[in-house]
Amino acid sequence: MKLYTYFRSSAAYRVRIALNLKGLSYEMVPVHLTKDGGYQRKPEFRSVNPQMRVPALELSSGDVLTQSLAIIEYLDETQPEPPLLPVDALARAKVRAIAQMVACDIHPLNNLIVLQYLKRTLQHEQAEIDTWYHHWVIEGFKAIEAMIAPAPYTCGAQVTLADICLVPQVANARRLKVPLEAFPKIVAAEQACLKLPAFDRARPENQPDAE
Ligand SMILES: N[C@@H](CCC(=O)N[C@@H](CS)C(=O)NCC(=O)O)C(=O)O
Repeated sequence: MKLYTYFRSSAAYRVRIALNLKGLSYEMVPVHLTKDGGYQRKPEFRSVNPQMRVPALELSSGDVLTQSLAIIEYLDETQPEPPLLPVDALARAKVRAIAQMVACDIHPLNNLIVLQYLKRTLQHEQAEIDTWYHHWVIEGFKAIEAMIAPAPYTCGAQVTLADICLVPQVANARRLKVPLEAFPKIVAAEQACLKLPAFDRARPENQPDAE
């Protein structure tokens, strides 16, 4: 399999974690999102993913999967061990809720393309853009902090899709200097996950394209 990835992409980080947890081997194809106007916009990558975003996972069949949550659910369905979602329907809904709070509510507002639009098209100052970024992460984290009781992972004793989404979002928040003192439960879950080799190997700083 080939994973189109960028070391700083938190959506690609999610898929790297899932692939590592499943013990699957994959070739990484780095797509630099900022150099030369962004390699995600070049025709070579547009033909892989017309949405011009990473991650994209090319299977050995040649099929290309996009959207991190769809990719991770595909991996979980085709390679069931270890499961990334609980068996119990109620627990599964709770895991999906945390995952979607990150992937559907926090991340889209802070994505590179959104921040670039605020800067280049709407001509906001960098300080305003930083305020925007911090605001939406803090709003999202406040809600997640109130909903979790790490033991030691976000939703209990097993690593789940919730951890796979939360850890990369925390990494992003750290990089953009969001204060995390108000989120001890989120940080505890993150720290528990980062002790696992599957998470550690997926960290941005441990990628071959890291700068
Ligand atoms: N919902 C998508 C988000 C993918 C996404 O937006 N990826 C970002 C990097 S984290 C990207 O490729 N951005 C390209 C750009 O901003 O031009 C997913 O979960 O895969």
